[in-house]
Amino acid sequence: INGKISSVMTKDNFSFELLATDGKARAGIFHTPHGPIPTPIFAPVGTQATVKAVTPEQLEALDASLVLSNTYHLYLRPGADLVAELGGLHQFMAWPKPILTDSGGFQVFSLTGLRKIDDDGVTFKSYLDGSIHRFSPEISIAVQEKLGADIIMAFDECSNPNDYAYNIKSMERTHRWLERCIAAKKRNDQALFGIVQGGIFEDLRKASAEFVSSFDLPGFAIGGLSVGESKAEMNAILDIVPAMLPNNKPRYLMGVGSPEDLINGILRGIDIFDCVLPTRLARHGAAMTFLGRLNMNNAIFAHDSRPITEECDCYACRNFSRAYIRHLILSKEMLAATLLSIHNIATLEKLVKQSRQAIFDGTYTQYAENFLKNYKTVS
Ligand code: PRF
Ligand code: ZN
Repeated sequence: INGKISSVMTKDNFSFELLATDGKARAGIFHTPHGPIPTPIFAPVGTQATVKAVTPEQLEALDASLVLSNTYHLYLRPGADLVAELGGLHQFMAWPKPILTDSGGFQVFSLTGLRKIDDDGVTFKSYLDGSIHRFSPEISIAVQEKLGADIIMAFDECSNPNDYAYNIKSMERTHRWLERCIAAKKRNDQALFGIVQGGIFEDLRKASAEFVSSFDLPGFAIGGLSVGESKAEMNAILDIVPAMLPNNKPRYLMGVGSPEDLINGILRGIDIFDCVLPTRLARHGAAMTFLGRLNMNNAIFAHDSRPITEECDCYACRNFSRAYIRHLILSKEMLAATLLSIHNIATLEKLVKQSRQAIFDGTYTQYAENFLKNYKTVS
């Protein structure tokens, strides 16, 4: 189907235009106060208010249209009051386009050794200096309002995906916390997304999708995936959850972003992805390509005058050889991480851009099949 299918203006002046569908795959535009986000989209991660090793100017040249940052880290350092004093996150990090902040829920659980969760919130020890802090739905929203991102996330609990009894408890807690996030929210220029949890359990996922989508929110996220379950388990949940979320709102799959996961998510109706993978791999000397990963350390590249990939038109591939990039890595030069980050983000942006076009063309199934056939997964 082509042409505008639906367009809703939510009460917070965020609108999502669904422009085309192809099977379950969707192409659209999410409008924010800092500009449009064409979907499907991949958001690079800027945990500390910087996408590691890449300047905002370089990100803009890559056509990135959304950057994710983290409430947990920015709350601990430099502090949300300081960011607000310096004009908010967009001005602080000199990124004029849309920003999304994660709520801190996931980071408290994955980064903090010592923490204590109760129905009101979480007490945790700072990963920086061991000091004791407390997050609750109200505190997370207050911090995210000071940071000033366009999209803010509900405070949730992401638990071990395989423990059924515990997932019931944490899902119900996540639901009560969502109600508190909605009640706590004061600013009307930020879109609050609710998060579906429920581990690998279809009945819990259905209950969660039903509860979370009963609220008139501008967007919905799927959390608790890519946290240790198998690919088959993740895809099984993605087979059922997106269809239970409102058709006319964007769907965000949190923390997922390998090339094959992007394709599998888009095929199942996901619109937004984020992941540290392209920048993290870059810092470890790996280049992402449509055929799989290249370890640029490898001696086979010592005399290789070709770019990382011939098809790529990123700054790194337009100007530098594989041999030069390998030299930078061996010499521990910082430019290695910059060039590989630029190339890896360019690769994922190209993947979502081509996917979007294939959805408009009605050829997405073929595009996805062809991509997965050529792509060599590394385990
Ligand atoms: N919740 C939040 N952030 C997240 C996740 C989650 O479940 C995940 C899981 N893939 C990544 N980031 N709030
Ligand atoms: Zn490139």
